[in-house]
Amino acid sequence: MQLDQNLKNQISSNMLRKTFYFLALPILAQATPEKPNVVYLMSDELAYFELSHMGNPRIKTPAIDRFAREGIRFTQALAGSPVCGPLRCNLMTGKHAGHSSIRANDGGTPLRAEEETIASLLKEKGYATGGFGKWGCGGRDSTGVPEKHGFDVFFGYYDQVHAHSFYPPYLIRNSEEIHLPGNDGGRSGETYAQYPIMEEALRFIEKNKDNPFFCYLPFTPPHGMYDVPKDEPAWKLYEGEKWMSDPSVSQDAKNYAVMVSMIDRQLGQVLGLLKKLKLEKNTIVFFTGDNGGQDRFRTKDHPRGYFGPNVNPKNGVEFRGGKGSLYEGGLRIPFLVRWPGQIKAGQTSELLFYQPDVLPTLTELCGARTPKDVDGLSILPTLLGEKATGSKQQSHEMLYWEFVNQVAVRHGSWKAVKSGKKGDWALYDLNKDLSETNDLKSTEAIQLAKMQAFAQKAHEPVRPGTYLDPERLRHNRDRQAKFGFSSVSSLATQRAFHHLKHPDLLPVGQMRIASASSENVGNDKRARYVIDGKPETIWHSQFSPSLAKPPHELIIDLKKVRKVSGVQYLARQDSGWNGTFGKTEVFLSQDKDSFPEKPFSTTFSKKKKPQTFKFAKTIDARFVKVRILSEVNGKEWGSASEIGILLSSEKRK
Ligand SMILES: [Ca+2]
Ligand SMILES: [Ca+2]
Repeated sequence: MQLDQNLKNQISSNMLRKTFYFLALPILAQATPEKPNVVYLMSDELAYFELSHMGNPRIKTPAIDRFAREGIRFTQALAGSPVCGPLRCNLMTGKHAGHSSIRANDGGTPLRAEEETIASLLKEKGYATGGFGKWGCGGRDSTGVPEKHGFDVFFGYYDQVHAHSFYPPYLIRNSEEIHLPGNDGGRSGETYAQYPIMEEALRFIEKNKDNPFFCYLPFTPPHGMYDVPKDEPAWKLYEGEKWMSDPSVSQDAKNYAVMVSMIDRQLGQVLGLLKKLKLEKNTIVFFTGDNGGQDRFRTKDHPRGYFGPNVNPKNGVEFRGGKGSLYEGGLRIPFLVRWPGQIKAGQTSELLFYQPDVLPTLTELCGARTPKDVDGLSILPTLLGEKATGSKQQSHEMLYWEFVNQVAVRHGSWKAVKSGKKGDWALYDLNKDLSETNDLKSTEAIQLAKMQAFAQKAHEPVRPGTYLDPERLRHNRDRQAKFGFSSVSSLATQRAFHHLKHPDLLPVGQMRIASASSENVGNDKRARYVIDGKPETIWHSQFSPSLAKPPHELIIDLKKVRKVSGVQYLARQDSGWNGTFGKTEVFLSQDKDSFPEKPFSTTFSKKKKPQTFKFAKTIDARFVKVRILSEVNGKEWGSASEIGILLSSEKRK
């Protein structure tokens, strides 16, 4: 099957596949449909060993188990990144983490305007395209919204923080708010968001039964908060289970199991609808997790989490790490594909691949264009068989990951990991050491060097998209919606925020930022935002592409010498606490290059309200250096909504 390379390039891979198909198998009963429907269900956080057919002793997944028997199960399917936002970008764009536009997991970092996605490429071939669930590739009024990246409709959550609540006051459809009756954010309400999301997904399939469609289902459950209605039918599976009535098992853990079983039930609903509409043979269905498992609900008896997401229940072998790490625990995901008549039932494949490979697989399958700059490789020959596709399964020379200050490379069974804490590289042979405990870097230096060289080439500086509304009013409102509003009728975001408040505050506009030790440009958390008078804008020390470590410093120029008596600090006003100042020093000077050795010191608390720090005495100064030594939760970041300068009250009079 040798074809001239030029000719190969000229013929689309789909045509090529069909040519070989007819040459090789002229009398196969079922031809591969020209434009099959694609359903891609990705359950947020659902881990490799949290399924019954993988031996999990507690969680029940009858529909997923049957699905696995009827299709192909992959043992080495890996996430493109170990957390939600970045991996959704890897999946949608076919780019690995060294080339992708979203590498921070802040919830709202957007795709760039010109980026192509699975949806936009299938759209070119006449597919109806719908997404239902959690987008995570750009908040409202950014360049990353799904309706500008090929989706006819996207219904659910755009920002990941919004998605933390299953009872938000509203969901988003194509950037517009859809009110959910009886909800005010948090952990209870009248409308459980996953239900309308599911209903709209089913309606989309039904409405498009006569056209080819791509139905993307990035479902939020079982991601926290761990809430599920009391009358969810999946509870029935656990009637009579001892651990369910054991008061020492947390309610969240019980809810988690039911949330997984709810997703199982909903997979069953999707398959039932496809059967009813006679679309089974014309529809390929994927069922996957998103990132590796997190060791949730840990107890003394269950040190790797109550459900053991990263422990093989059959032999006790563990994946090291979990969600957020580049060890196998952060990357291994369930990955099942079913297509009656096209994918042979009951297969298990050890093919090594990751989420960037999904785009070229689907474009090849659907006869769509594959952009030249994707990092992924089609896995279609493995799914349908090399005979049916007429092409050999290609494999990656190496696979690449990066996340915050970790880097990893895979080369066959070799795995090189540069871990965050020490920053050293380690080398493991996963064939012999699946748990990544035996570092071979000293005996396999040449192998490691090859992989390090690959890593160096694979990394490009990140270029995220932008927000068209620099104030991000609607985006911030969505993040706030996790907690709800007393009224959803107006843009109420601002009222939920605290402001700096003190009679001695130097007015905004009479100072500027002289310098900052770092700022996180990728998600627009600039230093200048600490003196803009707007509580919704935040400065954050740099965490992507690399982590800036404390102490963090901001120097504020008061434009002339003034009598300074203190500072006021306003912590970030969104849902998080990341970077909230703990131990803090303030230095005062008339010369920005020379500060006194002795600062005024204080420790701020974990409060959303403004906090005032009055100095022991008033100082004549033009430059105020704020030095952040620690964060309230002991992490390495610094962040602030606002920093105010207090002048002497005598001076003011
Ligand atoms: Ca996730
Ligand atoms: Ca601000």
